[in-house]
Amino acid sequence: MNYDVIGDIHGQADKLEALLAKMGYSKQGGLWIPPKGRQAIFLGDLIDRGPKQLQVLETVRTMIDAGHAQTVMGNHEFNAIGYVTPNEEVPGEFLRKHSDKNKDQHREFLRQVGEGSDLHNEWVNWFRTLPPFLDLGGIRVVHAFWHQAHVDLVSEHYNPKEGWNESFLHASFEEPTAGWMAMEALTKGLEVDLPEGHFFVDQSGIRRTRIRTKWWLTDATHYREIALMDQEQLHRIPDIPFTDQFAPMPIVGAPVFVGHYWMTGTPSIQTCKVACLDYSAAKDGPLVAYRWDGETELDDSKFVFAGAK
Ligand SMILES: [Mn+2]
Repeated sequence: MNYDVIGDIHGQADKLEALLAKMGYSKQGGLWIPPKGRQAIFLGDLIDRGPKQLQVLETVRTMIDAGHAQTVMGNHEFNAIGYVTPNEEVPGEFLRKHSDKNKDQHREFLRQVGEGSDLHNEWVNWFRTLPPFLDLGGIRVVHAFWHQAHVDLVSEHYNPKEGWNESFLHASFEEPTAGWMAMEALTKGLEVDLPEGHFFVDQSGIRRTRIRTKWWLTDATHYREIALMDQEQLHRIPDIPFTDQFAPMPIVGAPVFVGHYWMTGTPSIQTCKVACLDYSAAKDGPLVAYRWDGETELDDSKFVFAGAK
């Protein structure tokens, strides 16, 4: 089987349809059918932010049910589960707090689905079935960070036939359990603290002392090399060697695909074993796919994209 791996959609149904059409998928009734011998693989973050989230969910689920697609869970689907699941230790609270920030991030989904409706419940129950990663043999797929030890831990509590061990899934919202660390890594990536006294200011004007990292640069030595952020902010990151917080294992074997990182510019691979397919489709960027045909080393010529403003 060859795969078309597709980045974070965030409710942009028009971009999804444009991309599928561009790749030769045909729409029959409500179902998108891939060209022979191919399957669509979604990287998660189907929801939040965009205008047509239910249409995206319907499209993807219909494809999955017909055997034409698979998806992993993104941090937004993970968060959606925590948002509605009561915290049994704190009456009246939920596993994901209903703080202003969390509400804000989830607002469009709640509005479109109808907060507390049967439909809301139905979709969150579907999110609960989504795998945290996929090892498809020739490729591996996860929302943000393939870290073998975390993958191994999570795979003890999820299997494709029976789904999740619900109590593990619930515990993974509780910092700092091993389950929490593993799900943070898989769905949000590898973050490190800057040295004492250093910070940068993010897009929302918030002062931050932790950075997202380019975990695929396993030979990197300096903070500025591994910082994953807007170019204009990079001067704020100290150009000094980092401590042992950053020590990802090199990816060997099957290539790994991730989304999550709000890339900009022309889609290109991170290394010959790692490609990020999130190019900010949630805002003005294109929805990006990588058309994988069995290669063990990834190639810039395999990207396809649609829908950029
Ligand atoms: Mn994400």
